[in-house]
Amino acid sequence: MVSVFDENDNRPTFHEKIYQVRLPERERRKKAEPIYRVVAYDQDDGPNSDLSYSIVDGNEDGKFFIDPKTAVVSSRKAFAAGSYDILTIKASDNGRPQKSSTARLHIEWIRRPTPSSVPLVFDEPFYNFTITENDKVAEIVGVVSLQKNPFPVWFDITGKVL
Ligand SMILES: [Ca+2]
Ligand SMILES: [Ca+2]
Repeated sequence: MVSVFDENDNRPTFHEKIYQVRLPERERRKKAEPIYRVVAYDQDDGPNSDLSYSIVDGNEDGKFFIDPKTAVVSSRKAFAAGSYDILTIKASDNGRPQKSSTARLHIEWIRRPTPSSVPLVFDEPFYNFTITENDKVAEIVGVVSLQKNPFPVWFDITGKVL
């Protein structure tokens, strides 16, 4: 009988080298407000693809933290409109020797939009999107749109976000 052990020959890989997000300014109200999830994948098996995440640069003043398993980056301080943060995120596998890679997360803080005086209307009253369990991370699920409106609009997801 021959057993084949997986060799750790793949580095964790991020989908992008640089992630850019724009978020409305934040007041210091909450202990943890999510910013973005910077997920990597690894083509090995077992511990060789078991990833953990950390912030290795750009967080000298401790304004951010990352969940080592889910890769969700959150903030815990106030951020003024017009400021900019650049974080370097590292994903490491649990193989021997250990392999890792990094990606950058650029965060631009913008002024919180003022409520529109014109009522906003979605093109559809309901949107139904179907995804399958093997769909890739960071793929488009569907598009929601508004009826014509002259002002810039801000979209937000409310309700249950897992
Ligand atoms: Ca392998
Ligand atoms: Ca690996």
